[in-house]
This record gives sequence, structure tokens and C-alpha cells, in this order.
Amino acid sequence: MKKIVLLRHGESVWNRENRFTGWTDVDLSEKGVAEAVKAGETLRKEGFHFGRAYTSYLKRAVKTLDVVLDRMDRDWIPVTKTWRLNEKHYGMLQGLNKRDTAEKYGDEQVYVWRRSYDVAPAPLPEDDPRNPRFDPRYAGIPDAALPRTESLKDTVARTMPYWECEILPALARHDELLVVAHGNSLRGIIKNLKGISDEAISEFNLPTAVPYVFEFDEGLGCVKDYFLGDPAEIASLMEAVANQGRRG
Ligand code: DG2
Repeated sequence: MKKIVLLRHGESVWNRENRFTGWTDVDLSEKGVAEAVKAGETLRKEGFHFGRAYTSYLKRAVKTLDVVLDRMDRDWIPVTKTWRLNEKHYGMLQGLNKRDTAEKYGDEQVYVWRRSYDVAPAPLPEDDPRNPRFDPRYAGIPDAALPRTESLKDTVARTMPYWECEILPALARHDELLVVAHGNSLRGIIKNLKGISDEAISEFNLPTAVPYVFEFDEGLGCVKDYFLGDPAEIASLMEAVANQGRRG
């Protein structure tokens, strides 16, 4: 059976501080590194032998992938980095504390910004130094493709062509692939893989560094999916992610 494992990066410094991150390039926290170690060891014990891996341009994902491959003694496999796997761009929310934002605008508004399918937060102004057009790593990308904010729908519009044209076809050459990315860029991919509705995806939260395995048949149809880990612990981690945007 062909398999693709999706992995959200380990806890970042801004996850720890409960701040909207998006395209901000923050590092892993110590706990995040430990989570990545645990994910790598789990994948090794479960007998995975990835032939290729994919990640974003953001260091919390890149470093998680490095740690995972180190624990699996597979540092040598080809790795492709792409901006298309970057996190949803959170626009003007980037940097704000999620709970403070809920205190100011209310739980419902923050839920809409975090989990609605087609509502995007206010965009970064053109002259904002955080605007991706000023970041040299995105220099080769047409300006019109670079977001100043995104809804999940916008994120899906840039991730799925990459999934369909690059990642899925690589299953013809490799039995197992690893994709290390972000809470929302992965939620969009999972929505498409499982045929989850625009409404139902709002209730799906992805915990950090818990491997999520998808199995594919010969026609590359997705036939089975499951997390690696204790279901009760994973459910509680998912609930904790949901609560990050609620008043205390
Ligand atoms: C988080 C997701 O992204 O946040 O951008 O703040 O996965 O890169 O840590 P990640 C962010 P929520 O949508 O869960 O608030």
C-alpha cells in the first residue's frame, strides 16, 4: 500500500506564546524539538522508509523535518521545499495573541478568522515590511501569487495544484512520502483528501507533530487514514488547539 504521512511541525515559539503566526518565520520551541524527536522515533518504530519529503519555506517545518529524518537515519533522502506548503497567511493578525484578540473582538469573530473556509483577516498593507514581496525568499514568485492575507480557501488554491502535480505523482516512484507543513496548509489538503465539507472542516484541528498516515490504492485514491498515537491523547491535543482562540 502506498502511503503519505502528513505532519504539522513541532510547537513553535509563537505557538507557545499563542500568537497568530502565518508566514512569520519563527523557530521551534524546546518542546517543539522534543515533539519532532518523538514523531521521528514513532515513524522509525512503525517501520516507515520515506523515499522523498516535502516541506514549506518556514523554519519551524524545515527544522521539524530535519529532526524527524535524523531520528529515522534518513537524512539523505531528497527534500523539496516549496512556498506552496507555507501556512495560511494570517494578514494583519500575524503577531497578535489569539486569546487577547478574542477578548477584544469576541470568540465568534476569532473563530471566523481561524476556522471559516472563505473569510480572510484584513490584509497587510503594501508598504508593511512583513509583506512577502519584500522577502528575498519569494523573489522568484510572481507578485500576484504572493498573499497579503488568506482564507483557508485561498490557501487550498495554492497548495492543491502542488499536491496534485508534484506530491501525488511521486507515489509512482516511491512507496512512502512525508509532508511536513502547518496546521492550516495541511487542513486544506486533508479537507480535499477526505472530501470534508466547507462547514465541517471548521471543526477539525491538527495537533503539532502527530503523524497522520494516508493510504492510497493503485489508482492513487485515498482508502484509509489514521493518526499514530493514543487516540484519547490526540483528541485532547486537538481540543487544546481549538481552545487557543477562546477567551480564558
Ligand atoms: C498557526 C495555526 O500555524 O494557527 O499560523 O498561528 O501550524 O504554522 O503553527 P502553524 C498560526 P491556528 O489557525 O490554529 O490559530
